[in-house]
Amino acid sequence: MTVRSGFVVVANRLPVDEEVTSTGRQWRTSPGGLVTALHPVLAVRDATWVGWAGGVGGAPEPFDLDGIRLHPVPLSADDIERYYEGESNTTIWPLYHDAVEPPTFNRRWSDAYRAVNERFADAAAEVAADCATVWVHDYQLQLVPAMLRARRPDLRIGFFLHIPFPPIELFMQMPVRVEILRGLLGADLVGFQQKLAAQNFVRLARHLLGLRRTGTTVDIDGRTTKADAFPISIDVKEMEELAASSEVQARARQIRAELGDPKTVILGVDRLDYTKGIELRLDAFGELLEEGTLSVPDTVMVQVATPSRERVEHYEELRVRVEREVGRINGDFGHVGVPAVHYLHQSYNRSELAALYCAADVMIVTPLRDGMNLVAKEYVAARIDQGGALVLSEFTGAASELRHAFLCNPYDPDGVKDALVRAIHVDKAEGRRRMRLMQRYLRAHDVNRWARSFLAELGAPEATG
Ligand code: ADQ
Repeated sequence: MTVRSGFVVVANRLPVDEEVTSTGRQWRTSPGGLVTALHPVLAVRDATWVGWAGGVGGAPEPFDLDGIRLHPVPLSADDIERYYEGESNTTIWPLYHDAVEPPTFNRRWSDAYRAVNERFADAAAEVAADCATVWVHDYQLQLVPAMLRARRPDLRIGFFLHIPFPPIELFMQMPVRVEILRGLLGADLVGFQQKLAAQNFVRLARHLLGLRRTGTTVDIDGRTTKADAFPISIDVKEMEELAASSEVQARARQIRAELGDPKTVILGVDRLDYTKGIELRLDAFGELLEEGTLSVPDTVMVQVATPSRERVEHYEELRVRVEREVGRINGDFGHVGVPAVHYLHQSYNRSELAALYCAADVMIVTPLRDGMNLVAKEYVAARIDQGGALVLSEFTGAASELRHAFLCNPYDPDGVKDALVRAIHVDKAEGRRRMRLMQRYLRAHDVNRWARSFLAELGAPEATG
C-alpha cells in the first residue's frame, strides 16, 4: 500500500546514487545539491521525495533512506534523450540562460517533456496526503504544478525555479510557451532566485494570457498565484566547520605545496557548462600572462570542471574548446613541471572542495548567466581566516547579495582582467573587510532560512518533531 505524506518534494532527480558492492546493490545519499538544501526541512517532516533514481527503464520500489521516503519515477532511454537531454537541456536550459547557446526546438522533445511531467504529477498525486504541501523543483518539471492541481485541487503547491527566468521576448520563442506558463501558474507560489525573474514572470502572465495582476500576484481561474524571490543559499555552518577541520587545513597547505608554493593561486570550480564562462576567464588569464601583468610560476590557475551532460552536443563541443585553450596557455606560458593552468575534469568530495577553497587566493566565478551560483557562496563561507578574494560576474544571482566581491561584466574582457588584477593585489585589510561583510551576510541568509521562508510563504504547516 502506498504511504502518503503531508510534505512531498518533486524534483527530476532523487538525492541518491546506486552503489554496486560485493554484496549486491545499495543506495547512498548523493552529496551536495538540493538534498543539502532540503535536508533540514525534510528531516522534521514526514516527507516523501518523488524523482528519477538514475538508470534506464523500470524504477525500483519506493524505499526509505536516512529518514526520507523515496518514490522513484522511471525514465526510458527515449525519455532521457527527449525529455532530459532534449527539451530540458537543449531547449529550456539555453533559452532561460539568455540563449548564450542557441536553443533547439523539437516537437518530439516537447511531447516527451509533457508525458514525463504527467508521470511525475501522477506519482506526486499518489503519495500526497489530504491537503498536503507539495514542493516542485526546477525547469525539468514546469508543467507539474498545473497537472497536479487538476488531479488534486486540495493540495498546497509550491514551485521553485533554480535557474534564471528569461525576459518576455526570449520566453516568447518557446513554441509551447502557453502550456509552460499555465503549468507554472498551477502553483500557489512560484519562487525565483531574483526579484527580476519574478517580475518577468508576472509581466509575462499579463502579456501572454491577459491575466490581472496586483503587485506580484496573478489572478487565475478564481484563485491566485504569487511570484517572489527566494535566493537560495548554502549550509554555511557545515562549510565553516569543514574548513576549520585540521584535515582540510593540512590538505590546503599540501595543495599549495604541490602547486609549487606560488604567490597567487587562482581557482575556478564549475560544472563544465557553457553558461559558466570558463573560456572567457581562461582568455583573461592568458592575456594577462601575455602582457606580462602576471607570470608563471608566481601565479597559477586551477580550473576544476565537473563532467556534466556529456551526451549533449553543446557540452561536448565546450569540452573540446576549453581543453584546447588550456593546452594553448600551458604551451605558451608553462614551464617544465609548472603548468600555468591545472585543469581537472573531475568531481570531488566536500572536503577536497573546501581544501581547494582554502588554498586559493582568488576565486574566479564568471558565468554569462547563472540563477545563483553556490560555488561563490561556498568560497566565502570557507574563508574562516578572512583571507582570499572573490571575482564575481554581475550576471549571477549571487552578485545581488555578495556586493563586496570584485564584480565584473563577463562580456567585457578588459573588465574581467581588471577585476582579477584588483583582486590579486587587494590590500590585506581591505580584503578582510570585504570578506567579513560577505560572511556576515551569508550567516544571516543560509539555506535553512531559504527553505523555511519559502514554505512559510506557501503556507505550509509548521513542522513538528
Ligand atoms: P549549478 O549550475 O550546478 O546549479 P552551482 O550553484 O554553482 O551551479 O552549484 C554547483 C554545486 O556543485 C556546488 O555546490 C559545488 O560545490 C558543486 N560542485 C561543483 N564542482 C564540483 C566538483 N568538481 N566536485 C564536486 N562538487 C562540485 C543550479 C543553478 C545555479 C543555482 C543552483 C542551486 O544553475 O544557479 O545556484 O542550481 O539553486
